[in-house]
Amino acid sequence: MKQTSWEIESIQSQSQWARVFSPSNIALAKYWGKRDVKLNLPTNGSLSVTLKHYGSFTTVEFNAAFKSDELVLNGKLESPDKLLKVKRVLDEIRNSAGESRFARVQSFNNFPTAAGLASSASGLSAVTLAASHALKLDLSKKELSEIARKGSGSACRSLFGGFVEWKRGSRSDGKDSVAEQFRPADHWNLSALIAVANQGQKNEASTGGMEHTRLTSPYFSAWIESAEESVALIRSAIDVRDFNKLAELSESNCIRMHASAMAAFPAVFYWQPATLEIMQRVWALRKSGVRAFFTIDAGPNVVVITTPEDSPKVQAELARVSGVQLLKTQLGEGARSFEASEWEGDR
Ligand code: 2P0
Repeated sequence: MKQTSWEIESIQSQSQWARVFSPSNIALAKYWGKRDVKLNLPTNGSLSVTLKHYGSFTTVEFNAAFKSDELVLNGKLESPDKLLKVKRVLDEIRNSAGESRFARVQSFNNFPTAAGLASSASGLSAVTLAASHALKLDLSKKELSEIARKGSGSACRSLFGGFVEWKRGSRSDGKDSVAEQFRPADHWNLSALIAVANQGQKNEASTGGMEHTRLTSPYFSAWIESAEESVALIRSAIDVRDFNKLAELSESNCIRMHASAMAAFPAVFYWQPATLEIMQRVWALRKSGVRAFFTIDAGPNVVVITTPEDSPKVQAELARVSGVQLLKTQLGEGARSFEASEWEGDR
């Protein structure tokens, strides 16, 4: 049957959509362990920096014509089992808006899959913001952060730019476990080099890796015991822009997190030979007076934080590591409405 123009109009009017960009973030004090798995409540607070150029461009559309929620990631329709985290966010937003329509989420990450950047952080924060904009909800950043956290813990930090703290909180409903910016990006002009040690190895994902560590690692309690103090010290080093102190504290936090994972049974071990080679080169650089330190998430890749002045020296040194690809960026703003003109240029 031929559709009239009136019918087409009526379908379009059942659609509400919004498009956003949300950046990846890199933790300098890590989130590793949940006190509540369902709500993604962490066993400890964490601190991160928000990356300027890398993240997720995400459109969320609610439409009465949709028969189920759908996720199209980098152009590929994902199977329903990949939708779990996205659905948690969509359900929260739908509940807040009294909405019953299904949604289609289309998301594109502008970093290589192998970069090991937390795509769940940028992706789930982007879904949170886009879905709330699509339904014209007037939520505070704190409320958005709480919803994003339920999708994926680290996503609660990507709503904010610059230097961000996600508090552990103590409430069982998680209302006090949200992120906030404690210093803007221009507080300290730092550069980040992402060293992709892409050796084609598939590792245990973060969600499973951290829970397995909590359940089986005899070092997990030691990790938790020192984690909150580590957050406070790293925050102070950032406040006063003490690079060497931040370097030593962040590296220590990272190595402690990995040590707790390595001691799980069976081991959760993310490093590859290139990971260790980069760590050693960064230590040698620092010994020679270059400002640089590393941090490593749940994979073999290394993020090196440096200054714009010292970045060329660090790049030259890391380029000597065989098989490593380098991505360069700075610190930037948190999730926001997408405007194409912003993405020209200054990498
Ligand atoms: C972090 N990571 O603080 C730590 C360091 C990985 C290593 O947050 O289960 O993907 O979805 O809450 O957020 C990655 O964990 O885990 C992560 P879920 P998520 O960045």
